[in-house]
Amino acid sequence: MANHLFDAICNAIKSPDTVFIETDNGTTWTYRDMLECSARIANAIVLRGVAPGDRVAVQVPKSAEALMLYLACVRAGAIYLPLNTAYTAVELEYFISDAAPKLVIISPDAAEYLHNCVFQAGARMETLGANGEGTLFEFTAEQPEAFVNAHRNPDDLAAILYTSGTTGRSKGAMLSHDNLLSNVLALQERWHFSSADRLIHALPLFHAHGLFVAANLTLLSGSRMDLLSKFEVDRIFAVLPRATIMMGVPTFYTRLLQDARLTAESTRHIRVFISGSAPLLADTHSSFFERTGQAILERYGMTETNMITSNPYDGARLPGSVGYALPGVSVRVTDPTTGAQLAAGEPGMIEVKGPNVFKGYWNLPEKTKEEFRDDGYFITGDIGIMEPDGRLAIIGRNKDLIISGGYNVYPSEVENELNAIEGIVESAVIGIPHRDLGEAVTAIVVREPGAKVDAAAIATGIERRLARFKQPKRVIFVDLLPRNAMGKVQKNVLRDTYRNLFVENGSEMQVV
Ligand code: MLC
Ligand code: AMP
Repeated sequence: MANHLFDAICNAIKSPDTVFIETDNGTTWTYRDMLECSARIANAIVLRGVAPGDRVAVQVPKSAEALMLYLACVRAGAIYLPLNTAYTAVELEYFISDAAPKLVIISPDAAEYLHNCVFQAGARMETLGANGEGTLFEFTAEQPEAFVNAHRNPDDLAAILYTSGTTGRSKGAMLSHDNLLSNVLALQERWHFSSADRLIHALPLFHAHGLFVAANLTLLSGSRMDLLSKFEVDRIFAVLPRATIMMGVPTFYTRLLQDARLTAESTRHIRVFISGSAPLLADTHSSFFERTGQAILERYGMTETNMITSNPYDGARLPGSVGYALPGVSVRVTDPTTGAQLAAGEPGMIEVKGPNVFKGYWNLPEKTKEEFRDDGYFITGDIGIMEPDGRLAIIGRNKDLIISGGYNVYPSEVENELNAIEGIVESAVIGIPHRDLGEAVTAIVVREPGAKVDAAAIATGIERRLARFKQPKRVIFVDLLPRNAMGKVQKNVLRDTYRNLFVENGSEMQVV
């Protein structure tokens, strides 16, 4: 039986004895290990009742085993639903009830508090820890190391990734086997990926960047990666001498720049440093070039579309530009209101069409329709300028979104939580430029007259409700929020007023 994505992965294997993964605790996994382990897990999840098309929700620490679980889902025809490990139980309850998974796999230490929620959703639960411990591998070990892959067509779903909504709750972006495969093949061609490559993988495994770009690209090139459990500067320098590629969010590069070990000599083995998920400052690009002689290659993508554009591998990698559309991907810039295509050089809405573009939002057909033009282009919400030669620059966003260290934070979600705290009248959450994170979540809050609520009370109020990365790094109390004639809060005025908040005082969290 044909399994669109996994067949391609198998075809890319050069030899089963080639090393696929080396973890930071020194364990190596060959491609044979990958085939055997993913087969065992696929057998195990099928025994637990998972059938093709069922969702398998996963919130587990990063590990090689977690990657095997993803591959097992692909083989079993299940829809993999990875969840940020920072999400709180309150956030998880929503994803589990919305996606109605057949199976939920979580870290052993979360089992107790999530038990009721999983049970109420009618799902089964297994656990998987950072070192393979937990119930999943207890019964996986007894399973056969062969598995007949489920038949999956190119348009069948491989994954659902939740992305936060500008209003309301998060939406599940449905990604097909071919959305993932076509995109990786385009990247492979653009970035000259081959089996000789060795990737430094320091990204999380629950987002498009770490899972689909980094891990799928390694698999589909039959190459090798150093799977680090998280980004840490020391660990990066430990593996740099043996690697050929590193991928990261801009924060990785700003942190590396702060270390004296970053030199042309220490990076000499790397053939390309790739950045994405958030804007790379021109200053980071040029400082990195001055220190290492390496021009970081910036690319642009989105959960809903996978990767869209990339700077060239061979040509000039320009700071401030995200490069050209990937092979097979069409990009245009339009008038945000009318949707009419704009001439080169004019700023407008970036729209995308191609085999990379997702199949819609889970259970939200109306929302899906709103985000596509009639001719099939997806409206990204990013504002850009296309040069006459097809080079794209992103100059802003037409969506109220903060990108902090590569994680998206939707202000309305944080504002709803703040406004629910007793003593708070209203709030405005904005992103303020931040040396380390790019933008730092900042809350401007209006209290009821005489209310005692302070920053500490706010921190306690949201602690269990919002993932840590969404929690404001600073809280500022004001008497009134600035509004325009229509009564809308003027976030641009707030961003302007507080733009130097983190410049003067360093990057530590501080409450004003
Ligand atoms: C961690 N913290 C963050 C944070 N990450 N706060 C804001 N923004 C973030 N991104 C919190 C921690 O909970 C902790 O809180 C405090 O900040 C300090 O933690 P740290 O140890 O310094 O953080 P660290 O673990 O080093 O994480 C920083 C990071 C990480 C940048 C390495 O956030 C990261 O790996 N980001 C990558 C995100 C990513 O992969 N995005 C791809 C999306 S896909 P406290 O208060 O408890 O101390 C996509 C499509 C595309 O966008 O185009 O790719
Ligand atoms: P996500 O929802 O996590 O997939 O985030 C996608 C968003 O990240 C895009 O819509 C952009 O706003 C932003 N993004 C991704 N890559 C870049 C980049 N290279 N430069 C600027 N913004 C980027």
